Amino acid sequence: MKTIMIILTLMCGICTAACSLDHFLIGHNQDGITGTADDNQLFVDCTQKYRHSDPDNQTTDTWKNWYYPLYPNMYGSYSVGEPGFDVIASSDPDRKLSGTANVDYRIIVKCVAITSGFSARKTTLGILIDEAGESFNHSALADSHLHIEYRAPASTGGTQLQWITFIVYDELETYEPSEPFSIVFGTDPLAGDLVIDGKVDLNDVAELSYYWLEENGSIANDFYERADANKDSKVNFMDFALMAENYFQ
Ligand SMILES: [Ca+2]
Ligand SMILES: [Ca+2]
Ligand SMILES: [Ca+2]
Repeated sequence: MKTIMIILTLMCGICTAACSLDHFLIGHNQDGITGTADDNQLFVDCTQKYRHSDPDNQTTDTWKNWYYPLYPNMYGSYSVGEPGFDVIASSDPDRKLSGTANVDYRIIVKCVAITSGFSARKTTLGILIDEAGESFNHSALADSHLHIEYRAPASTGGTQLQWITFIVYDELETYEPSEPFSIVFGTDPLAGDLVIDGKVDLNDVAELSYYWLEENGSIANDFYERADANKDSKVNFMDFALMAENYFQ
């Protein structure tokens, strides 16, 4: 497994345009339409999120699970080398960031929630996030195409629920902050555990109501951060029923 990840990483460094590792793409104006409420708001395109979530087939695009498997590493713990971060390409002019990075905008990737003991890291660039509140300046990177390793302690066995929730915001306030977005590791989250913490409670109901009756769920928005639990594009009573099964479980 480690050999495969090293090869993938090397391939990715050579060919950043079509990286074989998953990445979030940072942009603004998620709907791509000028004149709507999201024009100035940051978002991350989630199309590649969980693309490589099948532990038995790590090189094929499956989007099989709603979590990233964690693999044994050389440190005696568990990790996975994706997803990373990049920006929306210039071929998408309505949604790409405008101007010069770190001059016209300064995109900060900030952790707002993380499992105790879990970490996100790119130590060669000085990035190590293992507590809520920690962040890094994506716009200061020499290359916007950033790989991140996520690492869980040995005690988790690699199969316990782990998560990290980020927002992206613009320190120069050219853009408004994104909604929070979570990445799940180790095992499938409970249906309805939208504010991910391993249980379904009122916080999750509030999150479901935020997306209630939306109709454009897809891999691009991670089905409204899993609110569209049955992945039929709509957030409605079918999804509420799935949530209710897990309430207070
Ligand atoms: Ca818009
Ligand atoms: Ca929850
Ligand atoms: Ca649904």
